[in-house]
This record gives sequence, C-alpha cells and structure tokens, in this order.
Amino acid sequence: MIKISSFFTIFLFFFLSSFGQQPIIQNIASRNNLSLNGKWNYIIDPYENGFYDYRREAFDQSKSKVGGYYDDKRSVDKSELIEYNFDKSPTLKVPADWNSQEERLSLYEGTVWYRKLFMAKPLTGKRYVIYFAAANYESHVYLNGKKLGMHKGGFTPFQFEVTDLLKAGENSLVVKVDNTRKKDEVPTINTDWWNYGGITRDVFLAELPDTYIHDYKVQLAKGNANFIDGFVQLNGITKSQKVTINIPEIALSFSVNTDEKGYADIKQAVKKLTYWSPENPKLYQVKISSETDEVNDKIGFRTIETKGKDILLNGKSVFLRGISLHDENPLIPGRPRSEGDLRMLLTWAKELNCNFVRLAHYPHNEEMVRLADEMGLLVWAEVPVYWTIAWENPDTYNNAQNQLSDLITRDKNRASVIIWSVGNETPLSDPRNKFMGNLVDRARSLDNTRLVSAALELHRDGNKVIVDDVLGEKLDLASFNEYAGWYWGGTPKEITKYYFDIKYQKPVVITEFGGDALAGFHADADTKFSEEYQQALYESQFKILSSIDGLRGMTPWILVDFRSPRRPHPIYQEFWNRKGLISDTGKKKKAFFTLSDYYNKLSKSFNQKK
Ligand code: GCB
Repeated sequence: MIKISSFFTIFLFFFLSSFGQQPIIQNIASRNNLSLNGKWNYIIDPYENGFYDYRREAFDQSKSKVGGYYDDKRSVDKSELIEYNFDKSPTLKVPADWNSQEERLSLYEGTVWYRKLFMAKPLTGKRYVIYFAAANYESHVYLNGKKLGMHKGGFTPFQFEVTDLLKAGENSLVVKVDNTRKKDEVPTINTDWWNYGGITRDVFLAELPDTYIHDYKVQLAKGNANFIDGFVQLNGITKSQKVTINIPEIALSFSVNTDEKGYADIKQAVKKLTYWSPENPKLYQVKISSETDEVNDKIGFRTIETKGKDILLNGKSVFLRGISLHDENPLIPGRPRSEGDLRMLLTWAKELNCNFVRLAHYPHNEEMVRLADEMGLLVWAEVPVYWTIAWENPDTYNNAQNQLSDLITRDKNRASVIIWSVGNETPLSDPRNKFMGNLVDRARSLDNTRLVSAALELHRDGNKVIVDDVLGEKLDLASFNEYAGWYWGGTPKEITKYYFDIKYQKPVVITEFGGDALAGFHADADTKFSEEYQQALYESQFKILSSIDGLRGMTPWILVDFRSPRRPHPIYQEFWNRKGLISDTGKKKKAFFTLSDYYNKLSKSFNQKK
C-alpha cells in the first residue's frame, strides 16, 4: 500500500464512504492512463451464487463481507473448499458485449463475473481512479476484495477513486455485471434492441494529481457568438487556485480564481473565431491549467437556437439531413469496440449526404461524439426513457435523471451535440407528463445552450395526422416518429393522402420513418420486406413530409440493420430489425441511394432558398 498523509486518508475515507461512485471526470481519457482492456477471466453466475449466500443474503452486506467471488480466492491449502477459480476460468474480451463472443452467452441475461489482474506502481501524492466507459446494466465493482460501489445504467460512464486501495504490484479487479431486464429500470423490460450484456466500453486506471481539474465547460454563451460562458471545477485539498485557459490559435489566454469549493465561472469575450459547422468542423486546442494540473481538449464553438419554425446554426438557417443509428456495428458484430467501428458508421452517414445523426436510444460512446465533432456531423443525443417506464416510481425517475445528467456532463463540450432528447415514444398520462417535464427542466438547468426535445407519438383522424402531445409545449422542436406505409396507412402509394396537423409553432424534425427490407430480396413496390417496397416508401414519405410547414429535418429509421428479439420472422428477419438502409453484412439497399440523392438535392435547394 502506498503511503499517504493521514489527513488525506481521512479525506479519502469520507469521500469514498459518502459518495462511492464519483461524479464524472471531464475528458478523463486524455489523462495518464493504464488500459485495463483486453482479456478478463469470467464466471457465468445465473443463480448469483457469488453474490448471495444460501439464505440469499448478500455477502458484501454481511459482517465479514467474505464469501463472494469478489474475494478472488486461490486455495493455499489442499483441504480448503473454494468452488470457483478465476485463474482457470475462460476469458472474454473487454470492451465488448458477451453475447457476440460466446455461444453460451448469446441469449443470456443475468450475472457474469469479470476479473482482471493488473500490475500498478502507485506514486505518493497522486490519486487513482478506475473508470468504466460503460457496462450493461448493473455493475458491482471490487478492488482487492473491497467493494468500490455499484452503478446502474448500461450506457453512461462511472468511476471510483481507488487511491487508498491500490497496491504496488498485483491488483485484482472484480466486476459483477448483470443485464437482467427489470420493469422499474431505465430502459424497462421492453425495447426493440438487443440487450447486449457485459463491459461494453473501455476500462482504465487514471492517475491524477492530488488536486485535479475535475470538470470544465468551455462553450459559447447562449445567443452570443462572441462570448465564452462556462466554468471550471477542481477536486482535492488545494481548492483555491489560479486556473488559466489558453486557446493558442487565437492567442487567447486568461485566468480565473477558483473559490473555496474549487469552482470558478469562466466568462470571457472572444473574437476571431472560426465557427464549427458540418461544412467546416473547426476544432481548437484548448489548454486548461491550474497550479497543480493541466488538461488539453479539442473544442469547437458554434451557436444553436430556434427562431419561430427555423433552426439557426451560427445564426444561419439549417436543415438537419439526418439518419438514426444504434450503437451497434453488425460487421463486428455487436457493440462497437474500437474507433474504427464507430468511424465506419459515421462514414456511411456522410455517404448519405447527412449533416446530422440521431444517436438512438441511449448515450453512445464518448468517442462517437468526439468523432462527430471531428467529421462534422450534428448530433441528437438521447437517454433510454423508451416506451413504457415506471412513471410513478421516484427511484426510476432518479435513475433517468442521473443518466441524463451524466450524458450532459460528459458531452457538454462537444460542438456537434445540438439536441438533448429526454426520451422516445412515451405514452401520454399525467405521471408521464410530469416525469418527462421534469427531465426537460433538468436538461435546461444543466445546459441552457442546446435544444431540448423528445421523439413524440402521433394520432390520426381520417387522413389527418395529428401531433399534439402536451409535452411538445415544453420542447424546442416538434419531433415525432411516423410509420405511414409500414405499421399503418397501407402501401407506399397509398400514403400520399396523409397530411399533418402539428400543434406547435416550432421547427419540425421527423425523428423516425421507415420500413423493413431484406437486402437482396427484390419484388414489386407493394411487397413488404422487398428493397423496392422500402425505396417506394421513402419516396412517398418525401412527398408527404415536404408539405409540412416548418420541416427542418429528419432522421429516418435507420442506418444499419440491427439485432432485435422482437423480430422473429424466419425468412425476412431472423431476429434482425431490417429497417436499415445498409444490411447486416454491409450491403447498401436501394433506399440508401434514394435518401442520399434526396439529401444531395436538398442540400443545394435549401442553401439556395436561404
Ligand atoms: C420505433 C422505435 C424504434 C423501433 C422502430 C421500429 O418507433 O422508436 O426503436 O426500432 O420503431 O422498427 O419499429
């Protein structure tokens, strides 16, 4: 164990015991890190024998706290009974879902224990944090037999300070990951995507100075393209420090002084900026240095606002030529594992002539959003408040709010992100309106510079398609999913009779439309699941949507076919949702080219009009 001052030990003790999991550290991946990716030994534990004793009492709640698999015991005495053995257990790769790696786990939902041994050389005066970019869904984390804490939510990062538990030499990190679907969780038991389990994103040990830059926001102020409005937050003992923000390319350097809580506002006039846009995704090197720490980031500056039925990016009208995406790359297959997997998805979006992506239905990888920054794609970012949720359970609300807060905390410096979405297709009721309304307020209180929306539902009266969900009053956009020609309304040629009655004087962004097509299945345009049907459906959709006054964008459903347990058709689906414009083997369907042509024309005509 490393030596640290007793004051520091006491501080850490209170810090760890009172918080367990710490609030997210901004840009932690850029720190001095030891990667814990790679092979982890695992034990499948459907009955949770490694967590509960035979009376179903949790070992880690017992007095002795021993007996759980997290002890990572090895037998030293031949008469000793130990019924597990990580050293001799098989391995899974991290980051990755377990379903795609191991036949026995392809349909598994439950607990898997992961164990990683790693060597560390902790230095006196440094602090150490173990960071998980995501694990689905509930994770209990233990270092050298001691519980660090628990995290719920399959798509947001979490971390634990381990300064006083990290050993010089070998360390054992054990994580119990459970992807059991539960009614009161977020998402709930019912979704149209695969419940991939496991440690699905990067894991590392980060080294930080004793007082470090915990969080910062360096973004343009709402409605002022010449003013940076943000903050910096230090964590540690030396809370009052001078912090300097430096953007060398525009020769800007200024300082702020943090208060006794380690906090300072950043308010600074700024000139000569080249604004970030999809056409010119300009990012600046930004250096933030305190007396004890330094962090570097690449940040773009832009404004986003609505005016009547218009969306203005850097003060200019923009049409959001988008596509929806899941965090899944079927060519891998499963959850993406590397930057290349993510870049492939965004490159396809670019080929479609998109300037916008909807990252549905939950927070995607931070790396994805950084790539969108770099490649010039605007982003709709969402939390998994999807379909039905236990609207009246306060724990469920807190969980949803935590996921939203973590998403906003993580991605608030990304110029690409212009919209926070608080959910998708949630059925109307008073408790739901309250729940969703509170999430909207929460998003606005954390970030007043971006738009807030949700993918709403519609209803029909004859040929009239009505969008009048009360939640829409609180949102910045009129955004809704619309499945004419697939779930209702007849064949593609029959749907052109529909027209829209949208109750709000706001820009309209259609968050979904589409239909399934099995790549390579050709028939006439009335035959469901054929490429021709999907193509005709897109063409008819363009006709009906273009009549909407204030149409300012769309994200058809979806870029690539994705796995879904709800799609059992033995010929056309085989547990794939086939609404992709690209198949599970990477083949572009006819509708891919239809949409790319449409967007190409739209980019020219919309620019000319404005
Ligand atoms: C929807 C959902 C999306 C589904 C899609 C479909 O409305 O928002 O998650 O996958 O429809 O294919 O039915």
